[in-house]
Amino acid sequence: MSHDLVIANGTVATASDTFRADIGIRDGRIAQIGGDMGQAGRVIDATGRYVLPGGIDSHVHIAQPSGPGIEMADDFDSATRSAAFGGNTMVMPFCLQERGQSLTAAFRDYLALCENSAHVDLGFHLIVTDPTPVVLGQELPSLIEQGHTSVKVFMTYEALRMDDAGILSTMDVARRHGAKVLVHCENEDVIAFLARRADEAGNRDPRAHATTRPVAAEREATHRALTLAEVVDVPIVIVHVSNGAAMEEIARARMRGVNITAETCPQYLMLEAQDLSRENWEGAKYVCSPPPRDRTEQENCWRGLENGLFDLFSSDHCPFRYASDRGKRNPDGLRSFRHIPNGIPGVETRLPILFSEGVMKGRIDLQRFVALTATNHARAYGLYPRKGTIAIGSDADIAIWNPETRRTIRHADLHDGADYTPYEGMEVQGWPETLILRGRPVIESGRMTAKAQGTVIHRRPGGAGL
Ligand code: DUC
Ligand code: ZN
Ligand code: ZN
Repeated sequence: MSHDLVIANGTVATASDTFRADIGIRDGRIAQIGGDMGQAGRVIDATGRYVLPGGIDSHVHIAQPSGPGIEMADDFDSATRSAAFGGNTMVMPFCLQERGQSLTAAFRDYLALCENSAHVDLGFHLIVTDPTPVVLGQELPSLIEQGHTSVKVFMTYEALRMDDAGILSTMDVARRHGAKVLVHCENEDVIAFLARRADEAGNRDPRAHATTRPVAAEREATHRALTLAEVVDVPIVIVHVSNGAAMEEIARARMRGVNITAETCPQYLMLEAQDLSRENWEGAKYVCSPPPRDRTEQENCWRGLENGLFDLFSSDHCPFRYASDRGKRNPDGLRSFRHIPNGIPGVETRLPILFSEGVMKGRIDLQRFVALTATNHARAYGLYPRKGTIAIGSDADIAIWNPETRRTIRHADLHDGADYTPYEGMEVQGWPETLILRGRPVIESGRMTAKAQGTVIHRRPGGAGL
């Protein structure tokens, strides 16, 4: 037998080319592109379909501790099932070190949660909140050496944030051991000041979440994070960028030679701050940080996707149930926006939204779509060329898309553990129909066809940039 599986008659796209070719798969890897395929164990006919690298969503939160009384809506089973139905073959969640906790212990516990339950491959980012000598001197270097080569730090949230000194020392360890540093850029003191003022004025509904986290707070923190990375000389990822002022900081720092990967997310293209004003506390469904902005900022983010300022388009999937006293409508959250958990679901809708709004509406081409949703994630995080492309020798991680499928997004049809989608009722064209993970079909004809077979991928040092 020449191939275990052949995908025939499809239109293949990579980050650089679109072409007609059959794909031959053997032992979980791509063995042949084009030409006579010989004998095949199975043939999938992809006539009229796009054959794309499986999506890599390098920014998702799964089963992450979220404070007393609050619970994320997904475990690894539901989050990765949802990811798979949305055309992804890999996701990268965050392992959170809570203050006072050992990073190694946090990682061991987190790893146990995904055992035998992931439907797509996984890579872990490490969140450092407590940069003790043991964490920075032993635990972080050891985890990086083991192939977990990206670290996230927060400039906001009282329980998570580090001051500049903590960020600098964490960046220094990352630089010495070949890891990248992801930064959540919002100025906590600005937010705390504005939130206190809003509270005193009696502005406590979800809308105040957006007004107390203004563009200026994100812009200043973005500038500071880039400056710290410049001083340390470490590659930095600016995650979930929401506006043009922060984008300008990124462009300026790039001119100075800072090694930056820049990311935006669907919520900054499709949602607005005024969604947080929806009646009956429904605005809580849209509370995420940074908050969605306005039409002008949506256009700025689109421009950044089109012109290359952004490298990554990720979901920042961070699901909480709405109708739950452990979610958006927890007792404290119903009294004040300050206690509404931050985050929205989106791992299943990320790719169809960008395909429909970006590719089908002519804002980006198919190659750019592939770059923004798969290839650049693999390059940024030390996975390329094993992941993120269709090339001989790469893992056969493939999504077959039907560009003619028209769907109305309904939470009832999605597979995550939340009880709503912020995109309810949105019409999209194009949906991934078939998903293949390391050569094995995982989703066919709208059904999951394989047992959980996702594995944790150990990565090369990610310092080289895209
Ligand atoms: N930051 C994230 O990256 N995700 C969800 C919430 C947040 O603040
Ligand atoms: Zn963040
Ligand atoms: Zn996030």
